[in-house]
Amino acid sequence: MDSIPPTASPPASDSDPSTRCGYIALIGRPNAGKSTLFNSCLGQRLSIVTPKPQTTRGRVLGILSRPGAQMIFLDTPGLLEARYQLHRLMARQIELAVREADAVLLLIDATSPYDRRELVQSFVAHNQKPLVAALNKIDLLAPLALEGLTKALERELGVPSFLPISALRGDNLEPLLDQLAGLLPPGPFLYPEEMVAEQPERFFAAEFIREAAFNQLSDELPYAINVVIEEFTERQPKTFIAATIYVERETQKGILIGKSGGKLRSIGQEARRQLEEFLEQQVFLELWVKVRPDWRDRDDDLAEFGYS
Ligand SMILES: Nc1nc2c(ncn2[C@@H]2O[C@H](COP(=O)(O)OP(=O)(O)OP(=O)(O)O)[C@@H](O)[C@H]2O)c(=O)[nH]1
Ligand SMILES: [Mg+2]
Repeated sequence: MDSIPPTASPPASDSDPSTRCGYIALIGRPNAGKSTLFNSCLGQRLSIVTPKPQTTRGRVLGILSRPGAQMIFLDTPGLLEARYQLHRLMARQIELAVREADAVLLLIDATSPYDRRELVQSFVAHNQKPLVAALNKIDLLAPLALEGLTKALERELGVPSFLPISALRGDNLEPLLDQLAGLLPPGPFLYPEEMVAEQPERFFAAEFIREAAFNQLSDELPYAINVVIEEFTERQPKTFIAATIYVERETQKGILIGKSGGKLRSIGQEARRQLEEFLEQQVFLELWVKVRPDWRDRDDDLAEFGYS
């Protein structure tokens, strides 16, 4: 990772009236590609991405400083119907991000454009912030289908235009960033130019472990997982990280650990590789598994785990 100063630093400049600076909330249904786009815009893997929906559970902040504009992106969980208290808290994170935002980037997945149709329609109808709409994953769409689809979506959502993009390939990211920067208010940069993230390394460590678990587990189990970092100590030659993975049932614990501990070992290996790349340092990762029955619906557990 390029830079996470240990503490938030004071504003880099407070005198240049020619710059723009503000917050941009990324909004869309689960799996639309919000976190992929967030990472592509920042040029760094900061927010976890998996093929499964509901990967992102909270707000992730990423800062992009370009000549003349500082864009502070807020990645958010996907718009979805709440089945658990956890989902209600995820929806709250979306609300808070939009409230904080100077502009909203609505992302629609071209491969399933009408998923969560009512939620997306209702979001657009109630939105009061300047909005840019983008149609993502156009690399998977037949070129002929694109025009009809963007027109239909523009009509249906009452959005003046959709910018076709591919967050994965990087198509049309520059025009997208230019549009977004133009919506931000004039003002000095809020963060030093070299700063990319402000959340602590422990947060990202927990996220990369959850990402590996998401990638290697199936069905409901990835959703029943929460990761808590118990220790994060920078040591030579390896940073020591100990984490507990919580599940909701004894049976889930068995599946997560796997035969002779094989599954947990494999998740640990994937997470360690990602962490070493992220921290640019060797990591010793110790994983524990514990059961916390129904934590997704229990306010005290959710608060303890930092969802609030
Ligand atoms: N082909 C293709 N795949 C993409 C593109 N953008 C994202 N994806 C894939 O879509 C899947 C979901 O991507 P995410 O970035 O995790 O989606 P998200 O909107 O953050 O999902 P949640 O966090 O669950 O709300 C991953 O497998 C990505 O690789 C794209 O432009 N093209
Ligand atoms: Mg995401």
